[in-house]
Amino acid sequence: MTLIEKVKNRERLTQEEGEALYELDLFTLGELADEIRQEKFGKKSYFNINRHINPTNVCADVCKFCAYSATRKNPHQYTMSHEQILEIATNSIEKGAKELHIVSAHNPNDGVEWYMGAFRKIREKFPTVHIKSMTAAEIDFLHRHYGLSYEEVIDQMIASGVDSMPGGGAEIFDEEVREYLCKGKVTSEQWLDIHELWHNKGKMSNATMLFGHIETRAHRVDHMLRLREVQDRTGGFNAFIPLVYQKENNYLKNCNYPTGQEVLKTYAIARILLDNIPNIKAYWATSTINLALIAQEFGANDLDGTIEKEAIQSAAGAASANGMELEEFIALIKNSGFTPVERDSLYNELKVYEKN
Ligand code: V47
Repeated sequence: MTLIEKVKNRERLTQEEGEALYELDLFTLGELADEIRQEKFGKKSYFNINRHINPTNVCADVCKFCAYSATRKNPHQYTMSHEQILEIATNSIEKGAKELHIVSAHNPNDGVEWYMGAFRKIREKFPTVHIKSMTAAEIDFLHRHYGLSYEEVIDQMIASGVDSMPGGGAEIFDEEVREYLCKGKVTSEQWLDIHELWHNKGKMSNATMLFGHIETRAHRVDHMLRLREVQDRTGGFNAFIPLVYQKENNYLKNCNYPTGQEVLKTYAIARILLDNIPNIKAYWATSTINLALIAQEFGANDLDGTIEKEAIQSAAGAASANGMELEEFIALIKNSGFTPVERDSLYNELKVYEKN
């Protein structure tokens, strides 16, 4: 049976077959991925009204690709107080945000309580807003720095009001590349274990992959297959998010920056290989909105959200610092031939924007 026939029969692919998908021409690959996408979601494209909050850029770890944390290249340190975080949350929720996506650097100065207290303050004031926070990298940092077990950190997160975990910190699972990119940070095995532990508490999370730097296609396929294996056991990943590497203001140079074609192939391959992760998210902050809209025809069914403010990718050159207006977002999706669907953080449909 040929590779194309295997995909059409919805058979599981191996590492070698995943790598071989990259050798197909873009349109054949796109058609294969689009068929699966349409089978599951038709022409619906999901988004949510969310607010990204990045409460501190003070970081005990050093990742070569990061332009966000305070370093010699970015000497402007900041750490928000709980009151500042609550004020931002309040403003955004009053304007319609239903999800707060809170990601911090690994701040060694203010204790576990600085993290957890912020969640409790938000939860007390807003009982229903969805708090998506604490990457596995942050959980591992609290474990290393304060001697708590992963389970203790997770239990504190749940008690403080965190609903789901974002997919950050995964980078690339291949140990050799990871060692070069972000030595000392959460290992691949630990990242996967932390998500599994979280899923076993009945909670959902996302998974990212940072690509377009020094990794190979084989590393990307390996990354996806490690996620597929955990997902077989837990079913706890909502979405897979390939993050396109942004190259400004950081220490990672001499990269294989991907072409648009390579980015689209990666979305399509994610759709084909990850037969057990329902949503493939084209995070427009890293892919650009134009490519994210095209990615809808290459397997992606989710475009993240309106974001409002964003500090991590925009520090490295992305045009996402001020998010996107809701009306514009909806119009762009409609004009690209898809049906915008506002979802909640767990992918329940809230509003379908039919054609006018
Ligand atoms: O883990 C850091 C990445 C991630 C750069 O779960 C960079 O719904 C590109 O995880 N170029 C944090 N990326 C953001 C993240 C995320 C984003 C959107 C949605 C979700 C979700 C999660 O940002 C980090 C890291 O991989 N990152 N520097 C850079 N130069």
